[in-house]
Amino acid sequence: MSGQLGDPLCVRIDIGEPMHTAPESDIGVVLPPGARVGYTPCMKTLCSLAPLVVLLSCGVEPEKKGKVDEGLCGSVEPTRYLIAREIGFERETDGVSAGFDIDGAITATGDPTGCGRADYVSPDGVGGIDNAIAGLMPFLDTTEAVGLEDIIQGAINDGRLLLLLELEGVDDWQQDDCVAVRLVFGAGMPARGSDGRLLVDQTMYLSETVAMAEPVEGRIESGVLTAEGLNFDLPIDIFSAQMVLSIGEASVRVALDEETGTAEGVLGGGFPYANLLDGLLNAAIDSTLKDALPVLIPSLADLAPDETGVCQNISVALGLGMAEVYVYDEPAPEEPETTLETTETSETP
Ligand SMILES: [Ca+2]
Repeated sequence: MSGQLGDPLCVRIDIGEPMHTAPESDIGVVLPPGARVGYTPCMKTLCSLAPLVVLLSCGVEPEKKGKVDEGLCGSVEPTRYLIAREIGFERETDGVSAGFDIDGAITATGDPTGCGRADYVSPDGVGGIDNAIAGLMPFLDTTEAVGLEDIIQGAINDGRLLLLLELEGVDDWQQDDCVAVRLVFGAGMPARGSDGRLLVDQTMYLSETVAMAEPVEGRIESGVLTAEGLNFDLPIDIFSAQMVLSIGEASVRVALDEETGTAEGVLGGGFPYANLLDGLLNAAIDSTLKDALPVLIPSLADLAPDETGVCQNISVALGLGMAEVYVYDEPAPEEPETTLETTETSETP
């Protein structure tokens, strides 16, 4: 035992059915009688049932951003960061798409699951892949001279969309049965190379303004990181409209090339389509598409059926080109706008 109540150590106490528990000696903290310390591996179908998590014995601010004080997997160090320097929407070709089976069902057209929207098959031949937004991409791709990915790339390069994977307790990138994974946002202007892309191995700040979700338990097998149950808000600024997509139950799969410090990955999840529809209807897109979207987007929805069986969420799969980076311990010296909810105003008189 090395600690006591009041030490600057945040401990999660699960009231419910933690799937893993650790004896108190593992974490060096005095616990109330009967309390169990552990974590809650967040699997797709279990997340809504996740045990109530409370914070106890926090000598430091419990809402500290960018790091947690106790590792989900027993140790925080070493913590590694991968930043998404390219984000693209996975397309569908002949029923094949990268992505994840978000709802745990393999759905054919008209089936009772997935609101009857047919799932895709992954390039590896895995069925049930949910990426309904791929059905929207042909329309968005043809509506504007500037492609959607180019707009997102601009936001990344300008430091307005800095999405990082925070990986705690990475003992071995080839094989590690427990890595704490969460999505965090960067802040400040990132360093870029001559090709305009964010540089590998740079050191950057984490955002103090974007709320961070709890980490989930992931794992690394044969150099590929996987994790499920991620929740985060993705701010998007396209066609002069701003919207925030609340992506939930997301899964991620990333393969890191340790030689180059770069990684390729896929992130899949679902989000309520209402924000996307509202945003696009306020965007500078052509009127024919605007007329079609209120029918098209709800017809693509394939997740989260309401009590009448109508799906409210739409699945998405994002391709990620990533780079390993480091982060400063301290907050950014001058916190810039990291959300896109406000637009900059000119200060010229
Ligand atoms: Ca599915």
